[in-house]
Amino acid sequence: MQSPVADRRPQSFDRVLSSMCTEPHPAAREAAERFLATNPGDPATYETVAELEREVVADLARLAEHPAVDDAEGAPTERVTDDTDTVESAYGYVTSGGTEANIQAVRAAREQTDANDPNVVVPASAHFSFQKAAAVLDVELREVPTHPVDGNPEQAGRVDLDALTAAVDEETAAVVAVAGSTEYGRVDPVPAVADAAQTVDAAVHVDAAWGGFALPFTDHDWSFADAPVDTITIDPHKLGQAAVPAGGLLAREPATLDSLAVDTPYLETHAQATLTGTRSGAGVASARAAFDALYPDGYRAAHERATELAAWLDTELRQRGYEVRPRDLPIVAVALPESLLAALREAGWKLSPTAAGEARVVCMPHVDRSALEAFLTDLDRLR
Ligand code: 0PR
Repeated sequence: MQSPVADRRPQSFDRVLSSMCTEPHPAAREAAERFLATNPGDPATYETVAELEREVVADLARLAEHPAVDDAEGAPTERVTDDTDTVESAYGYVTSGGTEANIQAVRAAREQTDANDPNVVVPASAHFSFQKAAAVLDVELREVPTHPVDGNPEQAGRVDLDALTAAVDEETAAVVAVAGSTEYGRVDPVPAVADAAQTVDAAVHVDAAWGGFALPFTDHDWSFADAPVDTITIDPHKLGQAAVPAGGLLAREPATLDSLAVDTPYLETHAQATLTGTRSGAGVASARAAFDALYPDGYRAAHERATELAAWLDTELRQRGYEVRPRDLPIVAVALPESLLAALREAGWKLSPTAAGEARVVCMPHVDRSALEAFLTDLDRLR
């Protein structure tokens, strides 16, 4: 017989190395609990959480430097220039996670395209949620290769732009760029991907589900404010340190959300653009609380700490003769023999491999130097 739920505890985060989720910030945990019995899917009844959701959308847009546009020319209504500026209007909602946000982005593109037989072009590094999107929405998924991870470190793991350009056509509804790939933490060249999309009038979607909360603190040479990005996935329940479930979908134009909306005749509000109906108010409140506590200094500090930790681990692994893959954001992917990876898992390390078999250490806030020292001690013992 199983012991009663009250006697059971979740796993500790001590040995969790490959997860993209983490311990929520204390303020986020508290807010989640306080808003547990709310449903932002019914904003007329649950008004406070609906208001919090609008604030989260503005927070995310500010973080992503992704101001909304209102005029026909597509010019941003407001440019986010420094930490004190606010985004006046932003469109989007708090999803159940990156999967829902990606599905909805593909759905919006399909709703808005003139194509008869729409396709979506994604890099091979794209998260498997795009396969779900393609299956559910009956669109063709065109996967284009990324540069080999053991090749030129400048391009390794990023989308092959020539292949991408060759793959888009008049039937392309959307082109996807990944900003923080699940396996290697790589960031695709967003403006060049957007250029390729524009040649065929396709929508541009950026999947920054994991990377979105780190990108503002890196010196990438583009901004969402410059690149004509239509939609972004950016998840508070990953690097945002909010409680699950709190994903984010942002849109540049209200028409994108309108294309997702269905009539809701018996609710006081008359349309709903979300994929789910009843939703977690806990995730919404938690995302707002985490942002309040951490933006921008806490997120910056978390990113700098994770970056230093990744660099340290990288050096330690190379000194032991292992190959470490290039990264933009702090995920250390290291080629370990399969038997060693299995032995480390056996020793309790929660490590998941890439498709090519490298071990991935995702430097989330709960991963610290002492955990990684213990990991290396086990690695030295087992190799
Ligand atoms: N886009 C990217 C770039 C992602 O990395 C992920 C999830 C998603 C979309 C989908 O997000 P949701 O899982 O919120 O729907 N990446 C991780 C993965 O699939 C998710 C994860 C999180 C896995 C925590 C394990 C874990 O412990 O590997």
